[in-house]
Amino acid sequence: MTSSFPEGFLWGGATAANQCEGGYDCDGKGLSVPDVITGGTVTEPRHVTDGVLPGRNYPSHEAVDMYHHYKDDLALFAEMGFKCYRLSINWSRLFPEGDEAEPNQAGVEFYRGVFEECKRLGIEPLVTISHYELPLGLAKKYGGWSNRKLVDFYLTYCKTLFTEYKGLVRLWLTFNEINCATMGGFGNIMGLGILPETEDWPMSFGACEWDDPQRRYEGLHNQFVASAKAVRLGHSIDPDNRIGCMIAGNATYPYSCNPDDVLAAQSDQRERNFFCGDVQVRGAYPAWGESYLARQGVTLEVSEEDAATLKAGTVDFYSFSYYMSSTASTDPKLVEGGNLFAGAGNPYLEKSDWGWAIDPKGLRYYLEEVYDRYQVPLMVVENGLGAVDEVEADGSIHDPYRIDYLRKHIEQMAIAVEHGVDLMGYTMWGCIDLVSASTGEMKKRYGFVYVDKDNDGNGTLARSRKDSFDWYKKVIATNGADLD
Ligand code: BGP
Repeated sequence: MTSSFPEGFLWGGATAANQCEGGYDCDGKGLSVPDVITGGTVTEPRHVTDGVLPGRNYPSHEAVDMYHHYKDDLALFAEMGFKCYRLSINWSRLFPEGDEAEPNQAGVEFYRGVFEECKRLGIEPLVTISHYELPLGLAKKYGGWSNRKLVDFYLTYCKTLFTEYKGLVRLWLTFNEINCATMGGFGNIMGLGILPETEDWPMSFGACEWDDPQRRYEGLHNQFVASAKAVRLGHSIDPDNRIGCMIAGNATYPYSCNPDDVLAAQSDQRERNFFCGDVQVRGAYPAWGESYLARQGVTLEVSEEDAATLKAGTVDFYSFSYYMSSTASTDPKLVEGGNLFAGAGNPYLEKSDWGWAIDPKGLRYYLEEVYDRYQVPLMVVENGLGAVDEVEADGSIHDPYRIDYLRKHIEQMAIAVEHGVDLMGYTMWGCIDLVSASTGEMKKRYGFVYVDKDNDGNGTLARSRKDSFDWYKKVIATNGADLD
């Protein structure tokens, strides 16, 4: 058995602070936007509320309490042989309101403990600086990323990270799924911290009535500028830092060979290229950007100074999440939902219990398309199957569906590598069960490690190994050669 993956390939798993840490008010932490978002289900949306309201269920408050279990959890990741662990920092643990000049030292020390433990275990951390986690103070007082002042607050936060964790962290991502700002509901709230002026609002993924596209795209522009400045800052503080962008990736196929469907698919892919690749890898808005924005009623004045900033702050690598593919059609009757992407159904593909089309070959397609276009190292930083797991009477958890999903995706990744794609690593999403971002559920499980907790918050929080745990351990030990 020979491996297609290069030596030093970064095998591992990924999480985000608001979905796993809990400890939402511990040791001086302030509230963040997810702390005021309730749990939902696949049919009942999550709600964003004006502060923490009594009697409501906010899953981020305890999540799976990694705040107090991180040493045990990292030990389990090390047992699987993780080379890399992608995690995010909860900004409001370091800057409780977001606009302080100095950080909360207890928050700084918490993450230092996490990174020192990673180092002891030989696991390289990959840190997402902002993963759907704006301090609520910045949303309330400043209107989130629509306010240019956020760039400076973000840089103060980044400077703290790059300085405090120099020597412990080398790999960084500036923003999680920066392209989610294209979506009215979720994009405003989770992506940009632009909140509705109501006490209680059901969070949609698509259009929402109070959405202002002009404000939303100005917010996204501020994130691009912040990201570019952070890249330069990170390099100046430690030349060893490698700083990447992160996008919600997705392969889009035309629903048919009708030229209208082909153009719809092209437009979808162009929109995706716009965000990570064109602005963050090439350092400039694409030629067609202006007409794209104009169609949404948006005019962006990019100053010469900002254009120079984008050019000077291009990223070192391109990373993305990949869960599914979608199909583009101009026929509105065919459109159905799915993660961040709506599209027409694909009769050739099966779907997960949450309606996401399972398409391993789409991962190869996406890797090869993106690499052809940008020629920078790529990394798959999220991929996985959200499924319902059953615990047997003896405590074992058999999850062949998860093994099957991951195996098929890794097989396709291997082919992409054989075809010349420069792939740095693979961090499977939700390596330990955690709260779902879209629905706020625990029931939608991704992990190799099971956590005893249900949607209503009941459970002991005890951890146990699923069958996929041993399978992934073998995958890593053979550098992806043995996938059986
Ligand atoms: C991505 C997010 C993650 C994660 C994942 C799975 O969009 O970056 O935070 O949650 O999707 O989605 P979900 O949790 O909704 O199943």
